[in-house]
Amino acid sequence: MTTPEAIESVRTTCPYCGVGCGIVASRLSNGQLEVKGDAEHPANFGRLCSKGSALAQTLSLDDRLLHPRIGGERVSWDIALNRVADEFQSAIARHGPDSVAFYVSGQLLTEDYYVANKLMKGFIGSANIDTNSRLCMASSVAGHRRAFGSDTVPGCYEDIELADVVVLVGSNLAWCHPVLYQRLEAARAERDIRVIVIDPRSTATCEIADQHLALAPGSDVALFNGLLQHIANSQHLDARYVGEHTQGFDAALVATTSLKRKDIARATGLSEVSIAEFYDLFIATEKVVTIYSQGVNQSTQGTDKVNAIINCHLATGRIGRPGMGPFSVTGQPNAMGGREVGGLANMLAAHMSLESAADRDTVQRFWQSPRIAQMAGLKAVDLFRAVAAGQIKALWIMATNPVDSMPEADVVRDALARCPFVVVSDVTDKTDTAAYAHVLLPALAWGEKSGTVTNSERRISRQRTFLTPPGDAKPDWWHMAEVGNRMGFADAFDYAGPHAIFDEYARMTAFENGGRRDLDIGAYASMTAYDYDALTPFQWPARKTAKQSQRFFADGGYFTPDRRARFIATPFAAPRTSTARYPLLMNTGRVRDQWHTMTRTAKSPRLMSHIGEPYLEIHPDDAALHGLEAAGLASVESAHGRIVLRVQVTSRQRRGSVFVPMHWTDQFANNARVNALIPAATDPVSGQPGLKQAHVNVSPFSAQWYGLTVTRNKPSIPADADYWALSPATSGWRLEMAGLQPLPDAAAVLRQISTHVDQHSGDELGYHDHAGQRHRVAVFDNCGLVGAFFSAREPVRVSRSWAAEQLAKPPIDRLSILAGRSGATQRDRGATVCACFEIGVNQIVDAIKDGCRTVATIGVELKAGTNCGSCRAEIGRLVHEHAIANTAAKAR
Ligand SMILES: Nc1nc2c(c(=O)[nH]1)N[C@H]1C(S)=C(S)[C@@H](COP(=O)(O)OP(=O)(O)OC[C@H]3O[C@@H](n4cnc5c(=O)[nH]c(N)nc54)[C@H](O)[C@@H]3O)O[C@H]1N2
Ligand SMILES: Nc1nc2c(c(=O)[nH]1)N[C@H]1C(S)=C(S)[C@@H](COP(=O)(O)OP(=O)(O)OC[C@H]3O[C@@H](n4cnc5c(=O)[nH]c(N)nc54)[C@H](O)[C@@H]3O)O[C@H]1N2
Ligand code: SF4
Ligand SMILES: [Mo]
Repeated sequence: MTTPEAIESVRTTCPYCGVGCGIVASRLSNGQLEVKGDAEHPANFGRLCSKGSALAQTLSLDDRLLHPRIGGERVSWDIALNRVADEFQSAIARHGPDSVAFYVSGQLLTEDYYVANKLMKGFIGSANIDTNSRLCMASSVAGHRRAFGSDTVPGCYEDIELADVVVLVGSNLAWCHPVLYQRLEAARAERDIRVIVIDPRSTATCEIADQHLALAPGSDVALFNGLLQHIANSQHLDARYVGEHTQGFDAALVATTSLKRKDIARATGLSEVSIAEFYDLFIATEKVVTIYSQGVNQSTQGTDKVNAIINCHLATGRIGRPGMGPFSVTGQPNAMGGREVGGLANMLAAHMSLESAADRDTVQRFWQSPRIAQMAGLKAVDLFRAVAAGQIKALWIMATNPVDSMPEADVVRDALARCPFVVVSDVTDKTDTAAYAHVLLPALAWGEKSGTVTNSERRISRQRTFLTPPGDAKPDWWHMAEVGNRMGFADAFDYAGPHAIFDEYARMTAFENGGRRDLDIGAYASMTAYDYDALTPFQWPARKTAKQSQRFFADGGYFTPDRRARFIATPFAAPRTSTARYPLLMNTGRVRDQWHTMTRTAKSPRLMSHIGEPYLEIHPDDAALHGLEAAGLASVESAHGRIVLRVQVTSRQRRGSVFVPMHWTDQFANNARVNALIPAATDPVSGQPGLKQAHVNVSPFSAQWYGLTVTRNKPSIPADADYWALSPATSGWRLEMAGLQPLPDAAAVLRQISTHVDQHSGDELGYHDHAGQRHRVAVFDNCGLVGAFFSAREPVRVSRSWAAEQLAKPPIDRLSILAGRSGATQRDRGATVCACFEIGVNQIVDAIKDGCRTVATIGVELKAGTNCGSCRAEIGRLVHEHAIANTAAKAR
């Protein structure tokens, strides 16, 4: 057999996180697509994480939206676009420009984003365009602007490798920026880099932590205020830098002094010793990088958290020099690009300011637009409140899924249901938001669309086309431009293609800039379409004339009127305490192999096999207190709603806190939308919601039966399931169920689940223990297992990965299926740890028992962790847990 060769390769950029890894997508001689890391891309140098590596599995056209639709009926583009333009125009005519709004996304390309912002702010004349970046980066943006006068990320990725201390605050880098984590891990293997993780829970990232500060949720400001005091009292205060390049140090320091060390210990729940250890290390080390993410941003004190961190870097003058600086890592692939083109309701394009009359004038003259928004528009939470209140008559949602990702998500859903006119541009109609669209517009997806994205280190890279556009799908910028044309602005929106938009944007960044603004990519203006196509990744600033450094602010030069940075006073405000009714604090976030609302990652069975069901992580003492059992189901309730989740009992949680992933929607579970529980409380400066904190109560979901099904064809949900969660498996599907009423008839339930089963019902095996309510039913055809159903009064104890595998491989030991476990000859892999080689937890634990003591030897033995490396942190944890357990057992 010859190995297939690449016939055609295209360089592009990963569509997931803000690391912005370069990818080479190739069509192979056997017709398949291959996705590999681009060895020449400066973000990843060839590396990819589990999500990036599985991209080829997510490109099928299943569930794709391929044609415009109005009221569910397929229509032509002309009809759809005319309808959108008419509805927006008539709302504006009757109720004014502020009666319409766009809600867009950091997953748009810069070109899409630029056109949307231009249409709303320059031509409709309202600033009612906000983005899911409000849920993501808004506190960092606001913190940067307060401190630096501009939304500038001062450093670059290399600094993480050059640092001697890396502090990770509210960042699960191992799972959320895996390639940066790998770069840190690799640098740390070369030389002594100390890593400190500041996160209330123990995450996979803690695997490389020299110190984990499991602080009380919401207490970061107290911790960093204490650090500022400590710096002020030490010889490491950089008086020269503070004197020459900053303002406001004394006031900021005064705001911290009410907190004594013991108050900080009380507020953070950390011991004075561990606080001192952290402070001493920070102070004594020149090269410190502080990386922060959603544990900082998604808080009602998020902007103060950001500034409390920046204050410490300003006070030590550790900013903009190699190996040091505060570093806000962006979440989405183009979170940074969106900020550049002014996607937020309180910004203008090209880092110009909506509050400044001079900037508004500059932008309006550059666009030659009939009008320009005069004041900030509605920020996401207020925007959906205005929709609920009936003030927004026409809303366009593009590349985001607010019915799942916004706080008080049920209120958002009801608001959309009442909104007179909703347009949704998406790549699929299988989302909880698309259900509320009057008009659905099909967008080109990754691999089909073309444009640019900017990553966390201000590096602009191309996303290029390597797939044929399917159906009638069109790029998002085209949706917007066509509506702009139809609203009477044809001249301003007559673009020949993405290169023309990029050119206009690049010229705008240089327009009347003269070094006043950080963002300038004038060197890339006036490229031909050919140059644009060949564009290699570059970092801004890229001014046409002046020489520039890769970093900002080593020698001051801030973008405030006096060019000095501002210290910001950040008095600590303790978060609201729990109540008797809602005694637990719920934290939310991400899992390694899912992307947000799962519209793309759930297409990959490999990614689904890591974690396939929505869950609640809870400390053993809290679980006992609330009557929850491991692997059982829990009702989780807040003042806003109630959901049902699988219970994971783990001491990685603090007492009093629980964790729930953000990913599950109504498409994959009947009742697991975590944002239905989260209050829409926002940071007063940034407007970003505190998505990491909701007060909840938990109680057992009193199921009378639990069920598990694996089926070859997509299952239907049986009427008797009061709980269900669905996930694709390699050769079929897996469905978890539970019911509040006793289970009627197991075989009938299996038939409800799969009509396919019905057609083969001749070949059915069953085992029924009616007294114990234990049932097992399996149906076969001559290709093997068609479907199996296992139920019991308690959570079904059948290996999920093993059961799903049985769909794939005849010949089958039919009796082992009824037994619900592998026969003596097969071994059960257990839950997947390494997605690339599909290596399960049991195999890794066996290897540890057989003597493997490092991640590297496990790699040699099983290959696990040797491809993308995303699972290395989890393998490391298993080695620690089990190697220690083995040694202890031997010692006894
Ligand atoms: N696998 C995967 N990767 C992703 C994404 C994805 O969906 N899946 N999404 C991307 C996007 S858009 C984003 S924004 C990033 C997010 O990347 P991260 O911010 O790293 O991810 P999260 O899991 O949201 O939250 C990070 C951590 O904040 C902690 N935290 C909660 N409260 C506090 C607190 O009060 N203080 C501190 N210090 N920490 C706290 C949580 O316990 C959690 O471990 O990930 C990006 N990468
Ligand atoms: N509780 C809780 N909630 C959170 C968070 C949290 O940590 N906790 N994190 C928040 C953060 S940081 C973020 S970034 C948000 C993310 O939340 P969302 O943006 O709502 O989540 P996605 O699933 O990424 O939604 C993207 C949508 O765009 C579609 N899409 C993909 N590609 C394209 C394209 O090229 N064009 C168009 N038009 N559509 C496309 C996808 O199918 C999908 O429906 O969630 C926020 N919500
Ligand atoms: S780290 Fe993973 S998800 Fe992020 S850009 Fe790189 S490959 Fe994509
Ligand atoms: Mo995000």
